[in-house]
Amino acid sequence: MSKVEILQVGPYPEWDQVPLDAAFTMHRYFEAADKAAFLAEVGGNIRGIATRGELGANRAMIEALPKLEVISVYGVGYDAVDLAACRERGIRVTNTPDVLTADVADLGVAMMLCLSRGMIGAEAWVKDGSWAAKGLYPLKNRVHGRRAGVLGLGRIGFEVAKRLAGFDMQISYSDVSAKDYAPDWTFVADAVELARNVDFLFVTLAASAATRHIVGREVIEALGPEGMVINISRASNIDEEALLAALEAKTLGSAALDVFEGEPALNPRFLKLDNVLLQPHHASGTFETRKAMGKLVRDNLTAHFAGQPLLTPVL
Ligand code: 8YV
Repeated sequence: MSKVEILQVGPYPEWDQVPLDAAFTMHRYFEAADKAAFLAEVGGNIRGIATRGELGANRAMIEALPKLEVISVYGVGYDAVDLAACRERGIRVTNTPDVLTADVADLGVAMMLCLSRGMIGAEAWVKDGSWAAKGLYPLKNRVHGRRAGVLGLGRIGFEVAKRLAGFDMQISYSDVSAKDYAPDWTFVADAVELARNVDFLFVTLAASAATRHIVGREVIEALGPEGMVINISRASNIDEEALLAALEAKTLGSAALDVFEGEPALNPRFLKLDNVLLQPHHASGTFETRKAMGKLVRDNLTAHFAGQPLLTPVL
């Protein structure tokens, strides 16, 4: 009996690729030189898509697959999947929530600490001989006891806030409504008001058309020259032009970023800044989490084609 044919949009580690190849016929879209020709050649038999959060599946890809039944996303963010196109045809969509929440929150807090205390520069100070030649490393900024805001108190935002509480920080958050699971933290409905009253602003909300550029010029100005923005969500949640202008003019203190428009080809203006910490979309990048994500991708596909309930459905 022939195996179910799957369109694989991006690469997976070997520990995922081997079982996927054993269970399905995997067509590696990302390796095709002529992607349109590739879809025309294999698209007629494809019943599932295995993709990555940042790659998704756009309408053109979905419409090139007349037998498509399910899209399995390796990641919690499914904003790059055209959900409207999926709804029109009853195509199921799954993602990989929960298994990555703690690692993403860990890295967000680590980014805040690393940038606020100048750890990247401090290591250079040791390695380039400055410590011996110039003496003490310049003083940096305290984190504990200061004010933190979390924009989006979903799973990841909640775990970030939990960690910040361990630093005795004053925690407030903005979301569509106050959360009964966050009685100890202050709800602020308006993102500008939130930014005006914190030192560190974490952007943790799920990206969608409704959240695009929610961190715009007004929020950035409100955060101000002593403020730091930390983005572990999607680049689309921040107006990157406004962010760059504020960082260059020093009207925003600093930014710790794990995601970028056009990644991995980020705007070269970021590379000239001395008030940023840049990470390669790596917040979920641990062995344990990525193995759990990959297993969920496989298990959702297997469940669907066995007629079983999906483990982590989005649609
Ligand atoms: C993943 C992410 O690493 O979960 C998401 O949505 O963006 C990251 O955690 C990425 O999707 C893997 O390619």
